[in-house]
Amino acid sequence: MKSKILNILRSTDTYISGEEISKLLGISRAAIWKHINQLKKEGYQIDSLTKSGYKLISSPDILSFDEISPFLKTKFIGHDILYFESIDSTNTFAKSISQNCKDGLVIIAEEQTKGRGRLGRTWVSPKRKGIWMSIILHPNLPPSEAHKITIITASSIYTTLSKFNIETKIKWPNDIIINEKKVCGILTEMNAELNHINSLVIGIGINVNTEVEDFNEELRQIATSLKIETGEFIERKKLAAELLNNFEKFYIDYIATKDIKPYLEIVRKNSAIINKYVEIIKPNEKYIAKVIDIDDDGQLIIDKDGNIEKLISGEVSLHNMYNK
Ligand code: BT5
Repeated sequence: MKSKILNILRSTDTYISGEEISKLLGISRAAIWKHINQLKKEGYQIDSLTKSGYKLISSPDILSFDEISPFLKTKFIGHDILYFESIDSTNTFAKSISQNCKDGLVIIAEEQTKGRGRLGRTWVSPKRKGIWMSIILHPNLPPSEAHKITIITASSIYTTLSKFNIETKIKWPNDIIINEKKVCGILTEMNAELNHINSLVIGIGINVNTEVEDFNEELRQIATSLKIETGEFIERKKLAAELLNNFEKFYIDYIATKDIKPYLEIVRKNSAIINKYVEIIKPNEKYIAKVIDIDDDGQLIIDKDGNIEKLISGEVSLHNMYNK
């Protein structure tokens, strides 16, 4: 009902009386007043005049379904959004419900208290500064193809940011980079049988309006945000919706064709690491190698002292880029 009242307020630039809203929705004026108060608590600025009624003055910068949905053009992704003011981790929550929920359900939080990176690392997620979201999918794919969805996600983030005139680089397999600093990370997790993915959770963290002060000393060296790089405040709801639009387009296309090449092309063309030396960090060893290419299967081809090796995403981290 709250959403319906909001839609009515949005549909006009002038005041609309409580009586009119009550006629349109078939609820009492007292009930409308209660919902309007709730909206005000959420940060909506609504003017009320005794004779004229209500007028929406401004909407808060939040990532609720009501704020994102006006910009969504998707067929199914994000048609349901579970929105949290604060959560431990959207991926942790998404994983806990992923088997029994609708395909394309999106979990979004304003803040994560235990945001996760890969391999138990921490993802810093300050309140209302970024997009911290997880998309739950039920693709008909074998687990061996899951890493391709990370490639699709990275290329859709690159494409979305380009539309906002922000040039980024992609650091295989899961980082988006601006000026050699990380602005976004992807965490793909799945629940699978031997030959079949039951559910996939795509976690995306984008530092949007994060300030330098929001990062600790250590992170300041390696992390950045769209605001730090462009100097401009960016409307997170528009960015989140546009990302879901682009992601879904790429995802539907890939599931229909099973052709990853167009997305690999985006990752290759805009790679932060091809032809560069990187430190490769595996659970039991570290070494420096030159990145040659990403193969058609999405694996990284590296040259380690003249020996060509292939790396599968998930098992490695890449650090310290060297322009040797
Ligand atoms: C990632 O891991 O880059 C995956 C990050 C995924 C975050 C999203 S937010 C929504 C969803 N819910 C979650 O709980 N997670 C996902 P990895 O490649 O392991 O990188 C982690 C490393 O990045 C850390 O060890 C830090 O060095 C650095 N880092 C932490 N927070 C950062 C931030 N906000 N911006 C840039 N770098 C950060």
